[in-house]
Amino acid sequence: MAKGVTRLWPVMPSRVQFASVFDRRHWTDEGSVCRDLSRSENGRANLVLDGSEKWKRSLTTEFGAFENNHGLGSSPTQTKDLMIINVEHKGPSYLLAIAKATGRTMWKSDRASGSSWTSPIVLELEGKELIILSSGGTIDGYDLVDGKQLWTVGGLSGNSVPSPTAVGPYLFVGARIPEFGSTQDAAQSNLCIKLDTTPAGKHEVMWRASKAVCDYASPVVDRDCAYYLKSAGVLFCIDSATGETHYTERLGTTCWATPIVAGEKVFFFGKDGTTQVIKSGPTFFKVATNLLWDPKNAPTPETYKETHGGHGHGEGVGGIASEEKSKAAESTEPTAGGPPSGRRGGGMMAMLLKSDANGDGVISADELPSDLKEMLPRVDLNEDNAIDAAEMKAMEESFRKRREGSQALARDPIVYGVAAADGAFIIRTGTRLFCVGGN
Ligand SMILES: [Ca+2]
Ligand SMILES: [Ca+2]
Repeated sequence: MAKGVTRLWPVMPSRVQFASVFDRRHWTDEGSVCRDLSRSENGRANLVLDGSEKWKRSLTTEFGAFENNHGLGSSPTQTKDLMIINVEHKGPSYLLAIAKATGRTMWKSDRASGSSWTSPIVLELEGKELIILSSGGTIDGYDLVDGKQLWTVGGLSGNSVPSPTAVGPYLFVGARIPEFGSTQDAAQSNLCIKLDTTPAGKHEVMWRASKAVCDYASPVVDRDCAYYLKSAGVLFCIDSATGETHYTERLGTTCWATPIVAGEKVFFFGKDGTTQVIKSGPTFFKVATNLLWDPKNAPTPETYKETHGGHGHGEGVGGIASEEKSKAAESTEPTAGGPPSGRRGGGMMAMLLKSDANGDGVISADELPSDLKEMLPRVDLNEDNAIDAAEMKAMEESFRKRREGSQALARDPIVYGVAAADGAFIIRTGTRLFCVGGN
């Protein structure tokens, strides 16, 4: 912990998962703190600031079980009156607006099924509030009043983990490198578009990145600099107007949480509890490195249970472990990300082999299950529009490489999400909330 930074309070929320604790906006006026209970009690709670419960709902009881490998990772966002949640998974998916005061559904908008962990954002444009969602290959705009989808921008890939960041009408979109994709291809989906909300509006692509890609953290923007953080802590600072690279630096800290811009500094919250602080601007300058805990004595959760390749998060998760494991054997995630899983790949290979309808050992494009079609160009090495035995072998090898070391990488404590309010950062790991304030 750096000089001048005090740890105000650590608390122990139970059963939290990937979602960030709460949105950065509005949380003090209503005192809303939203806990993700998707894995255990299968719902969401809205808490007031003294910790008492205002209302509680079980979305899985109401709308069906949540089906993906890592649980609900999307953070809720909020307006003055509404809490907006994106529940996008392999089952029936939806974007939901809930009245913060009462817990009642105000609207529910269906979404295409897919594995996604991105969070919706609220944007005010020309006096109208919109919900923007970047996920599953598209960027979609919704009317905040009734949840009606207003427009969509397609042609993206790898955009199911990072969320977009808006500055006025400019939307900075982040995407990861898709399975079997290249950095160069992924950079095409890391872009800036200018939104045009007129009925016949065209959303103009201002630039596409040449090299910058995201990983789990979403892009952030401060004046003429946009910050894209790739895996292994490689930071791209790019010109927010032109997309040209100001600099690329290795931060040396892997971040799963989205950085925060504050006071002309950018704070990068490493998953290992190391926070790197840089001066915001076109030239790299590191201001400080802060430690949330002693790296030699990391605060292992007392109730920690390792369930599946890491991600054991305190009490309440153990009971679903066996169910999750059996589901995992059928896993078929072609491009979506999420933190590394030890089980990825095996299920997809089995599904591929099963889809060989004419039994010739080659999966032709028309035999390929629809949710795997998107990845065909990336695995079809000889470009004959089919996947043969050698190409399947290459896929298997790629999965094997990804699995290496993933268990250790997914072990709590991990810094998953951060919010800023009242001069303090609220940082959450799998089982704890830390409040860090300057004084
Ligand atoms: Ca075949
Ligand atoms: Ca082929």
